[in-house]
Amino acid sequence: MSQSEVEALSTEELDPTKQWHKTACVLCSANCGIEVRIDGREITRVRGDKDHPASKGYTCEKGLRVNHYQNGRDRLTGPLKKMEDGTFQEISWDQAIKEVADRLVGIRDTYGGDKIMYYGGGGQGNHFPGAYARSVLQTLGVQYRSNALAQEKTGMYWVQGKFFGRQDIGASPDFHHTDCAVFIGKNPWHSHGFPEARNVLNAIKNDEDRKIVVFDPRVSETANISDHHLRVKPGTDAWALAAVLATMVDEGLTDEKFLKEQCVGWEALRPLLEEVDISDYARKCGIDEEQIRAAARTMANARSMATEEDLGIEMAPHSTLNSWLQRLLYLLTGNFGNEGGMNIPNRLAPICGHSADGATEPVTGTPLLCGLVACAAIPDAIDTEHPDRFRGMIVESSNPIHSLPDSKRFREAFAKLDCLVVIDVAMTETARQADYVLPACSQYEKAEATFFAGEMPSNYFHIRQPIFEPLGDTLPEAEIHARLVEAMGGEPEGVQELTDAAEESREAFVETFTRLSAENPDLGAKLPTALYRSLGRSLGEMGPAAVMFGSAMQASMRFPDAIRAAGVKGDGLELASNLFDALLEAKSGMVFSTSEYSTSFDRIKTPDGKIHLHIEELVEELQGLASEEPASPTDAYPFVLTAGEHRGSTVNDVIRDPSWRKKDKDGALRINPVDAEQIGVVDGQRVRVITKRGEAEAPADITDTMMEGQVSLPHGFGMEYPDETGEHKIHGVAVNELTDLEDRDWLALTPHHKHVRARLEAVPG
Ligand SMILES: Nc1nc2c(c(=O)[nH]1)N[C@H]1C(S)=C(S)[C@@H](COP(=O)(O)OP(=O)(O)OC[C@H]3O[C@@H](n4cnc5c(=O)[nH]c(N)nc54)[C@H](O)[C@@H]3O)O[C@H]1N2
Ligand SMILES: Nc1nc2c(c(=O)[nH]1)N[C@H]1C(S)=C(S)[C@@H](COP(=O)(O)OP(=O)(O)OC[C@H]3O[C@@H](n4cnc5c(=O)[nH]c(N)nc54)[C@H](O)[C@@H]3O)O[C@H]1N2
Ligand code: SF4
Ligand SMILES: [Mo]
Repeated sequence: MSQSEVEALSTEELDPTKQWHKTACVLCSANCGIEVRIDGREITRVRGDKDHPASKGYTCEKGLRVNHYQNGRDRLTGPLKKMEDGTFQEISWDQAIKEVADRLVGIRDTYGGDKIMYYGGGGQGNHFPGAYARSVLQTLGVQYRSNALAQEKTGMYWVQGKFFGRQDIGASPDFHHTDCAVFIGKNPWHSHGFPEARNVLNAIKNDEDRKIVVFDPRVSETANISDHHLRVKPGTDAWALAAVLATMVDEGLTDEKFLKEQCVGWEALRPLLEEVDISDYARKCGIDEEQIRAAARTMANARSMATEEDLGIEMAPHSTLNSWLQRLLYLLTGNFGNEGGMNIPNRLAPICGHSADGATEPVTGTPLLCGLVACAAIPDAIDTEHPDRFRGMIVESSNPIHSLPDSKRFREAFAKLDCLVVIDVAMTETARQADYVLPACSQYEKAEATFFAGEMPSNYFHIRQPIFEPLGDTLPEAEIHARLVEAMGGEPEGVQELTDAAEESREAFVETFTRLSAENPDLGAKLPTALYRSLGRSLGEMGPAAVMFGSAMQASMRFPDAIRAAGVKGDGLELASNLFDALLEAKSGMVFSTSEYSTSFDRIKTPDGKIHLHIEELVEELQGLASEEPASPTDAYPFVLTAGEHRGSTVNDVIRDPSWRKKDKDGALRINPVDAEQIGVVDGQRVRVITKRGEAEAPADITDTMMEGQVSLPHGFGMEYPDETGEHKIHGVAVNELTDLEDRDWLALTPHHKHVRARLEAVPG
């Protein structure tokens, strides 16, 4: 290398625009580690981070588009207040914090803090906001919260709560090592949900000893590479799953030793499966009986089997029952606590809470699951004469008016709130309806992390470093919540003492922290902001990571051996402190826990330590399948619409700028050729979709991957976005203008978005 080349290299190294900054993609729950190059405030290049412990350099094509999130034209730059005439005025942070605090405290003092609801708390890549909000909720006495999990996953977590004793622990699939990967209503080729998804799928596909089983009416990208594609009729998975389980019983494929030693309830459950008329259930779900039996044998005979369900069965008829049956597949075959099976990982923070049996939201009387109010109950809990109705709401990092069923109903209900506060990075549909909009800085402008990771035998955590200065007047949520707590007069005693100690040394901080939190329960209750204000100050731009100190403390008490096995040294508080420092330093993320698969059994929380298979509440519904016929199309609504497919062209509501898409720019309606011909539409021609709640138009994408009678529209379209001239335009169909709040699971209230009855009309021209 010549001298000039060496010089060129070192100037490159020093130039921030030429450096690679480590962070993560925030567009889906996989949160792949990435490295980015920047130019000014633009992210100009993106590549996978090979040092990331989970993604190891993997990204999908969407990861390259994160700049459209970072530099959206409708990003918020300062606090906004809604004026009498409905327009927004920019106000100072001091005014915003004071007025929001006064309004919410006013509701608390007049009606009670339990009349304020908190919604959201994090999206696909950011879970610190929900953690910091806890301090505000404590100050206000807020009792009820909800988020997107309560429109998809709470039924599944409730089932796991029955199995394992608590709803906040769940078993995750070990697809990396499995011999049989089973996907039910899930298309991981596009939706991911586990690290390096496409590499893992390809590895299984290319190994003749390993199998992929998919339940999906559509020939999804995952179904296309599967060994068994069970092409169920939409909404009939309960019959298909019951038939598979019944086959396992019928053909003696169950793991009786596992069921006897590790589970209770098999004696009660077994007869329910013996009753199943397999050939009749096969008819009802539209699959050959022999295909069902073959899939059951593949699953049961595999050395290991791991399975995941997703929206295709959660947002469909028999939602919670589906989750029970799906999760029985791995238990009947003894695939728990084993390599390639299902395991309960150690986590630094749970992704949801736990509700006791019988807990309800008081206005609607609907069940609370995982500590959350069901999303579909929210409008009725606000827009009612009931004295306990919700009057105030904080929405953070979520866009419920667009993402929850029946947007019209949500708009009406939210209009009845005395005060709606939205904390977001962008001007969303929900923010437009708010009284106050508080601008957060983006996930590339602050320390952030996701709590989704749930891997075994090693689990990882990634605290990302900020890459940019906050845009305009935006703040991290940690700061917003701390200011709100202070303005509400809720700051716990001892924060100053903690701050002084943190400045002195870590040892002094740990000593003071232990002493004060034992003396003062209020400090524990508002721990997140107390940590941020004290320890956070000594961390500089990593301040918002301070909340993880609390998690590190808890983890070091719960699973010290697993932390040490991951390479962190020490004992007690020293181990906690070392873990915290290691997390801060690991720019690509780190493995924080390593433990044997068999330790999954130790994490079961039932009193007897066994897995409880038999779920009384779902027995009647299971038995009812025998006499029930799947709902059939009507003349008025002959089609089943998948309202909200998660495609390569969708990233929830995280990117609002439609120009990020290279394909499927308009969000096509996928339709089978036979159906297209029948309604008289050609490829690309516009089709009107009519449901009982609304209508919309989209271009047709004619494809025989769709089953006859089923059509689909993508999720994450139909957001309002300004063009270069500032004119606001809506791009594609906002699917929740078409969905109905009333079509939902009886138990978890999960909406039937994958099963919306629709009529289609070709739009001339
Ligand atoms: N690219 C991309 N990835 C994402 C997201 C995104 O927006 N875009 N969002 C993330 C989020 S929040 C989530 S929850 C996941 C969701 O991820 P998925 O659940 O995988 O996504 P969907 O496309 O909604 O549904 C999956 C499959 O269900 C099928 N399906 C429809 N009806 C039925 C039925 O009756 N029975 C069965 N068995 N299947 C049916 C569909 O044909 C589809 O292939 O994706 C995550 N990843
Ligand atoms: N009909 C139908 N509806 C659906 C679905 C469907 O399949 N069909 N899918 C559903 C599913 S599974 C999900 S998970 C939900 C998701 O719906 P939401 O819960 O609304 O979540 P996201 O779409 O991820 O929106 C995230 C919000 O966070 C904001 N944001 C991004 N970064 C930050 C940040 O750093 N701080 C703050 N404060 N805000 C930030 C974004 O601007 C955006 O407004 O949608 C659901 N809606
Ligand atoms: S969209 Fe998901 S899978 Fe793709 S790069 Fe981003 S985090 Fe990874
Ligand atoms: Mo989701």
